[in-house]
Amino acid sequence: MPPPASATPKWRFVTDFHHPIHLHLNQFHILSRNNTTPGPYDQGWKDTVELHPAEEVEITTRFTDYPGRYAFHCHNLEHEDMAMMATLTTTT
Ligand SMILES: [Cu+2]
Repeated sequence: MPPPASATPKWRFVTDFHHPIHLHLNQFHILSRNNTTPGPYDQGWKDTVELHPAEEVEITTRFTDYPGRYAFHCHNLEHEDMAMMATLTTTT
């Protein structure tokens, strides 16, 4: 079930390949990288997070602009061309 827009959900990205993941319309904070405290480059508001092979990153954000679909995708151009894209859906 999609989270309400007022929630602050955590999202976990896990990969076996390099993917710079970009979230549209919303910035986020990186909570952990490989189950450890994020490093200096992971501090502050982000719209893209680098995921290296075999990494796991947990992020959090609030989707407050509107309830509905928010797109995210890989910024690797070859992956973009292969439509590596998905949506997150929030409710009211
Ligand atoms: Cu990718």
